[in-house]
Amino acid sequence: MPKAERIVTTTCPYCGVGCKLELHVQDDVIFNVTSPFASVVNHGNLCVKGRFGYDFIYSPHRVTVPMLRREPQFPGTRTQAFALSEWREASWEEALELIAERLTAIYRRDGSDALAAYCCAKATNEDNYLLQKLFRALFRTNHIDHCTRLCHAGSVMALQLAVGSSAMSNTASEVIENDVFLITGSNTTENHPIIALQMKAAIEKHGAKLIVVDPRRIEMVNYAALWLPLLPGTDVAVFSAMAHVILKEKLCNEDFLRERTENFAAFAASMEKFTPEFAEAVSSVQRDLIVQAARLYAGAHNAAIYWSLGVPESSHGTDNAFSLIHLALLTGHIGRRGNGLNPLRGQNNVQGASDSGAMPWHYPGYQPVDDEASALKFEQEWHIESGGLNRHKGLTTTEIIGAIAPGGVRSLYIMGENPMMSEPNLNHTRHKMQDLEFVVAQDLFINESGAFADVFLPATSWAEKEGTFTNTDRRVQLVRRAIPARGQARADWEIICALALRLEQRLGRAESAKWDYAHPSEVLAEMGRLVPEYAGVKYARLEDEGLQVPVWDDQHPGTPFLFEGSFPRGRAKFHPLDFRPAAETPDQEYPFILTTGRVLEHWHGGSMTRHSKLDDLYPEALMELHPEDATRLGVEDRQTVRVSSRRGTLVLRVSITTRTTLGVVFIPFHFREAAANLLTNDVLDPLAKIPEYKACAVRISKADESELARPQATQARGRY
Ligand SMILES: Nc1nc2c(c(=O)[nH]1)N[C@H]1C(S)=C(S)[C@@H](COP(=O)(O)OP(=O)(O)OC[C@H]3O[C@@H](n4cnc5c(=O)[nH]c(N)nc54)[C@H](O)[C@@H]3O)O[C@H]1N2
Ligand SMILES: Nc1nc2c(c(=O)[nH]1)N[C@H]1C(S)=C(S)[C@@H](COP(=O)(O)OP(=O)(O)OC[C@H]3O[C@@H](n4cnc5c(=O)[nH]c(N)nc54)[C@H](O)[C@@H]3O)O[C@H]1N2
Ligand code: SF4
Ligand SMILES: [Mo]
Repeated sequence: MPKAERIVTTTCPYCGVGCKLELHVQDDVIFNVTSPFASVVNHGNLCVKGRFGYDFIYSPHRVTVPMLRREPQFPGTRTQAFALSEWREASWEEALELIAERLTAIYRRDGSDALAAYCCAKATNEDNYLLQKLFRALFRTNHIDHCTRLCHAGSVMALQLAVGSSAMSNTASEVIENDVFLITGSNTTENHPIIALQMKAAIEKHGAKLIVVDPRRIEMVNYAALWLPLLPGTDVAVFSAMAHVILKEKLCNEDFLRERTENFAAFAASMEKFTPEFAEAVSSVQRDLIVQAARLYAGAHNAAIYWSLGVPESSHGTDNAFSLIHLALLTGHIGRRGNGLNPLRGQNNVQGASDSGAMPWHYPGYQPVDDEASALKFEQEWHIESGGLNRHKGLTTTEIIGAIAPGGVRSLYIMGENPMMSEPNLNHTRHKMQDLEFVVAQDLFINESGAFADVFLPATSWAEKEGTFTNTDRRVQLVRRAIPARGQARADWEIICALALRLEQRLGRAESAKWDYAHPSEVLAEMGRLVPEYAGVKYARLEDEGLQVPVWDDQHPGTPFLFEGSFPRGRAKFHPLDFRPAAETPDQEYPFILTTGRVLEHWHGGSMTRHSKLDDLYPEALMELHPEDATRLGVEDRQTVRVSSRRGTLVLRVSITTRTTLGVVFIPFHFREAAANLLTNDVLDPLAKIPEYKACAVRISKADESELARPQATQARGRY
């Protein structure tokens, strides 16, 4: 291996763990990635993506010049252009001018509600802060959201209502202080691999006991004292039955209930019906296991709960998360080191994009758009006339898609998202995307959604820019530029500012918000003036290990764990619950439950990992099928099947395995040639508006190998 000319320390662009990377650079090319042993987040460990997955930035499919569609596109007949011949290169000047002209025309004709933007949990805090500022300050729309809606929205909603803060309460590495911890709806080994390592150390070196609640026999089950294999969609029954046992056996923390909670009586009454017998009938988890899990968790001195998407991605995702929160409130396992509620956040910067206001109901720092004092504060900082900002809550991601229609949303600005892979019910999403009047995509690749765009703006990758990411345990860390921008690509924040200046001119806004930032540190400082939790987060303080928000002022050292002494809402609030099944349950016509998710080597719609050598490690979509179901269907391992739901069909090969439960199949959503979201249900949780990705009904039949779609056949080949 050559010796590096320089080694640049930065933060991993993949998952929310936020591992520290050292990029080894020679002749402006990254040729190796390592991590320092001293890093507080990952102690020198990296998973396969952090270690080897950086090469997507050199993919020949990457597009690094602004591009315009050759054929003009019209609502109703808009098409996807994957072939580069359908695009032509443009100057930045021409591309930005066209966007400014078209957006302004739509705004003048139809008003604020016709414009919507998707922010990007892969991009920095500063990028996201600026995109929401652009759409709020210049177009006065709150139709701004990002993938957090498709992700932990149910967890965020429940935590906000119950305790008043939605972030992870502990530092991930505090898991070694647990004597008991519960993992549910999180395939931690594959999706938060370095946290999984710390969890294994807690068990093997410190004697912690693990309870896993998951329909699949995920790898962490090998380390578990108890595994509760519930049917998808039945969390409320299982966790409320645990609460029932804790109440009946008087395992509650009475002092904590009295001093720090409210609404206990109504809640306790609603738990009467959740007997372990009822839960067993609904979830198929043996009642003894539920009783044992309740006793183990309640009896611990230090216990914490870690969860991910199996909980929120449901038409009752908020209730699912409430049912977990209740366990911590009943037992007082919260507000102390090694005790807490930990939604494991997914994207490298989904916590930060949410903190930065990339959401339709909140300004940065979760300050409600419909709160007069908050609106006035932002108007002042952004030099907007009093009353100028829109006081109405905007639409969420899936609602934005639904609102695309004449008289509704007419234009979509997509910074680094891929709804044509990640939204549920893709046939519906496709139909809606076709109906847009004007589409901008700002990305590294012309992905399945960018293929619908009129204008493609080439963004730099994380290795080519500066800024900050906030990881799952609220640590704000630096992203450092290691190599020059490829081609003509520009950092997202620079693109947004250049566009904002043009828009301001065209719109003739009398007062002018600041757009001439010299560096992301100035954007972070502005955000710190508006968001109390970030007041002390200054670029210069982030050099070594970053800072964990809240950081209340320049002297504040950051906050490793939350809720000591009090909750942001004062007392934590219990919420009475009823059991509701998934919107679709199996029947004669569609007899299987489909649940969808991820594998270690791939990332979401595949824009990054399928343009990396990681694709060689896991090149094809496979559906997990239980051996007994395979026998009934007469299917053998790696045989081709057709899977259909009420919304769509796909063809792929099966992997016969006891990882999945009888009657339940699992498909990863990374593969465009067998896109799992053709099948999923776009029904939403009424409060959080998150779709039900984790349970829908499907039928399976044998298919011929010739029906398999070719991978990557039509992906645009770029220039760099
Ligand atoms: N390799 C890789 N890592 C990633 C990502 C990636 O794409 N690839 N994405 C990142 C992102 S954005 C996120 S949000 C996280 C997601 O991290 P995870 O939530 O761990 O990801 P999923 O694969 O969706 O796994 C969900 C888990 O829920 C279980 N499950 C399914 N249905 C139910 C149910 O009804 N109840 C319960 N309790 N469990 C259920 C599944 O069996 C699975 O173990 O991962 C992050 N990390
Ligand atoms: N069936 C099913 N569907 C799901 C889920 C599920 O569990 N099951 N999970 C949901 C969840 S949790 C999530 S988070 C969503 C994810 O959904 P998306 O956010 O739509 O998916 P990604 O593929 O991560 O899209 C990120 C895009 O950003 C680009 N990108 C990377 N870095 C940068 C950058 O610095 N700047 C810019 N401008 N672009 C960049 C990448 O090339 C890629 O095209 O999917 C959701 N969809
Ligand atoms: S665990 Fe997450 S942050 Fe760490 S190297 Fe892997 S993908 Fe990157
Ligand atoms: Mo996510």
